Amino acid sequence: MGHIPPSHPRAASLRVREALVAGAGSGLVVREGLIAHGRGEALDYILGERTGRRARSAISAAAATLLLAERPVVSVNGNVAALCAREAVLVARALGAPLEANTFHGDSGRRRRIAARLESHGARGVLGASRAHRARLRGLDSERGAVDSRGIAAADAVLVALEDGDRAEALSRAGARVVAIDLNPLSRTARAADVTIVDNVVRAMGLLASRCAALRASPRGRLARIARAHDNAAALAGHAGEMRARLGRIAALGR
Ligand code: PTJ
Repeated sequence: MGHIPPSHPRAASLRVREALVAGAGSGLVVREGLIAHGRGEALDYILGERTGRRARSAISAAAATLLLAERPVVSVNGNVAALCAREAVLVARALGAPLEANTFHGDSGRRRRIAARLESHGARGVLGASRAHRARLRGLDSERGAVDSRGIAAADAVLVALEDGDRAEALSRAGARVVAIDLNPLSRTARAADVTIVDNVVRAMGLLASRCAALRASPRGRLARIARAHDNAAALAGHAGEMRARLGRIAALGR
């Protein structure tokens, strides 16, 4: 691994890349995950690489939605495991929810590596890695459709991050609430989810963990009001407008 000087103006972004490349080297991240991250970086750049007001509001709605669920599950793929395993474990802990390794590419070997990574950050009993409890998510033919009968198959709310769109749609059809973290406000996942956090998972997962912990003791009525106040379609339109405005300012003023 190359040395990244702390003085480098893009040091934080380069360190994230390095974590993904290391994840690819250890069989946690697939090569397609590196491509997906490049797309995310471009969108994050346009958003100003910060968690804005809209994303913070979506994080509150996401926390409320997950806390209101009876059987929430935190789904973890290769990129999430490499970038924010610790924070995903904290989200699951704050919710009292299981973590489930779930991947688009690869086999149960990779799911076991994801589970091991989560366990190295204190998770216990990560689902999705054993064939003994395999179930299928109806209407999803990809590997993502292979879910755990004790986890996603029975969940009434699922947190997904960096996804291909089919699963959010399949989960919605199955009656689960879907909370997504996706930098692309135009993606099918973003549009199919009940709450989409348009933010970099590297920033958003930790903020979501803190928000879940802060709201955990709130009365259900308050949580329901926070969840109901979120209009996902309007929030996504707002993000697209924000991107257009930022590009417009740069085009007009050069900054
Ligand atoms: O580990 P696996 O096998 O489950 O595979 C994971 C990938 C990411 C390869 C798979 O889910 C995939 O192909 O995803 P897509 O269809 O490329 O979609 C990924 C979405 O995440 C895109 O909309 C990206 O803009 C977005 N994205 C990329 N990096 C980030 C991100 N969103 C939040 N934070 C990021 N760091």
